[in-house]
Amino acid sequence: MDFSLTEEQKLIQQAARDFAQNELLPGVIDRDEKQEFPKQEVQKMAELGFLGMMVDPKYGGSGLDTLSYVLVMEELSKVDASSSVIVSVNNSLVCWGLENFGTEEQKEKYLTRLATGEIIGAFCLSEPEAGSDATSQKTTAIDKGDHYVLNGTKNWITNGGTAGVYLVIAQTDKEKKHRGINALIVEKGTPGFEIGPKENKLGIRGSDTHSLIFNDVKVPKENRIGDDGFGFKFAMKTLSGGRIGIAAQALGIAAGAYELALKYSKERKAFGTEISNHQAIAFKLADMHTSIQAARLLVYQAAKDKDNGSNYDVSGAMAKLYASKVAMETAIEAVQIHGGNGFVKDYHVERLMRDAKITQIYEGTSEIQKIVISRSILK
Ligand code: COS
Repeated sequence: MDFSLTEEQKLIQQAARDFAQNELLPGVIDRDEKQEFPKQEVQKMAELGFLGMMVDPKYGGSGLDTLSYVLVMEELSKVDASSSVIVSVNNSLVCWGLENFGTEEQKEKYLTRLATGEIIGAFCLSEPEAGSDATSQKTTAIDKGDHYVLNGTKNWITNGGTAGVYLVIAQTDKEKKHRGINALIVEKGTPGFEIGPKENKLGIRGSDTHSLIFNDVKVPKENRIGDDGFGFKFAMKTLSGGRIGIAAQALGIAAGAYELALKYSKERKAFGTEISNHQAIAFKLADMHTSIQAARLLVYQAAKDKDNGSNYDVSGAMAKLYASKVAMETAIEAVQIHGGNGFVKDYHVERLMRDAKITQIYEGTSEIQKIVISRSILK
């Protein structure tokens, strides 16, 4: 296993690091507090090519590999996980799904605009009663010949209010269970499509999370992705890659919290010396550093698997399971090392701790990742 980075990958990593420090950091506390979407920052990320990183340049993308994408996700997430989730959803769920399974017409019409960041996309699978149990779709897409009629509600949709294009998973034929599910491209503003209220969240508060309501929404047949009944497979395949993005986000949150804690421990004095000189703190730093490096290797492995054309369902699940656990544990310890200051917003670690939690939940909970991993061991 060789994870040494190419010169190009190092440059991309540095560009993301500079962008995060110079552009994301200054307003991150304020956006978190006000639940403000990073509109200008997203525009700048689009200019840097971060919104269509793996998309073929002929559709306006940067044509990069998954490892480069993971490096960018890590650097952005060290500072602002609300911004990085926008990047992750747009890249690995929406753009990747369309590029790999969309028709040429769909790619020309939607992918180019998504990859260049002219619009952003949303991926709509979860429902009030179908999160982990994703085959239990209550949203229906009834076949009316040349179009579908969409009815139902989707929940916790990232980019829910700001997206221009929504990939919506819905049941067409209940008898066929998961083989009767379709994925449809729905444009914002289509009659009958309403955006519900914004969620007031524990973490990633700068990201824009909504429920979506579909009331007799007419969607042309040419907006279906893949063959009739491909929708569930589409969602699973797309989420397998999405999980690598979220694993990288978790890695970034952990690394960001660790870097802050390390710096603080060398500055803050207690009992006559910097707290890093106390073994209680030094050992915490040792544990954090070790588990972050282990998480990084799992994330890189999953990215490499995807780039090499190997199966990444399990390596992605392992990366997400482990990196999200490390994110949570590291962020809690970073708050502890900061003591009273850790509980105060100005020091950033309390936000990273709140942001870490969602990485154990979205794009498949940790329990779902364990289902994927254990099935692969036991089959
Ligand atoms: N790639 C391609 N196809 C896949 C797949 C994958 N990674 N995982 C499952 N499938 C296919 C299976 O092959 C099966 O199709 P066939 O019957 O045609 O062979 C179909 O999907 C159903 O699979 P399975 O029987 O394993 O379904 P389960 O109901 O047991 O669920 C899990 C499987 C739990 C893995 C799935 O429901 C899941 O990932 N749930 C979580 C969804 C999620 O991430 N929600 C968060 C929403 S996004 S924020």
